[in-house]
Amino acid sequence: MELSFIYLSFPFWRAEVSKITLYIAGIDFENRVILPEEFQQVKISGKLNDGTCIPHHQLPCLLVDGHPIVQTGAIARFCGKLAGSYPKNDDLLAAQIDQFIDFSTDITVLVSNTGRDDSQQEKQKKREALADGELGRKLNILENNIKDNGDWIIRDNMGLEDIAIWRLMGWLSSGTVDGIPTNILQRYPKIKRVCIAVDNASKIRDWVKLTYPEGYNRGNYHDTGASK
Ligand SMILES: N[C@@H](CCC(=O)N[C@@H](CS)C(=O)NCC(=O)O)C(=O)O
Repeated sequence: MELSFIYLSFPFWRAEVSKITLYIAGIDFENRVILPEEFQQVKISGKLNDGTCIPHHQLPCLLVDGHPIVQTGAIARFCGKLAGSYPKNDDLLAAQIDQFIDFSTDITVLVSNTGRDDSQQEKQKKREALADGELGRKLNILENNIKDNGDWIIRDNMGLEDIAIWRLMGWLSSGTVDGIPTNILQRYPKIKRVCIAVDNASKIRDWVKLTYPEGYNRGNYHDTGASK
């Protein structure tokens, strides 16, 4: 089976959850990076420059023997099944994993949509309020849905859900999201525990070394000090 993964140049959770899952399982795939001009074209026409169809005009997109699949959750489940890290015969565990993929989407949409059409100053203000308000509430809910013991969110080993949360929280706490303080995770020990465990996993370290720019800011899971 030929797999070609199409995404932008930054390691956002929507793509990383699936790419890393394939990488850990030793499944080869083409890692195709789309530059901003081509992405604008995708949004308008639903096509890459070479004519490849991107069905929902959004990324990520995975080509499976030339057939495009979109939507983060659909791609993650497909890759998880190929990799043996998403159950094919355990509907309860599958739904439990899905909950975290969908919750990651909820948080992403909440943050991205806040202040999107406002001036920089207004956006900054709304995002700061978000961190203390609805985003804080969501993080608290996430915290309460993570197992009390062990490293991982629901299982005894690292899964799609842990990788998704690691990268989403890395983005949120990296200082690159306007108005979101880098100490956003300080009140959530279990979220930080999961992020540190994923960040320290040897296959994750290998992937980071292989694909992330030198010194890439993967987030702030250790520091509980003042916001930078
Ligand atoms: N529901 C989609 C959303 C994907 C999404 O919003 N991707 C962004 C890039 S990270 C995008 O393509 N935005 C352009 C657009 O929505 O027009 C998913 O879960 O994959």
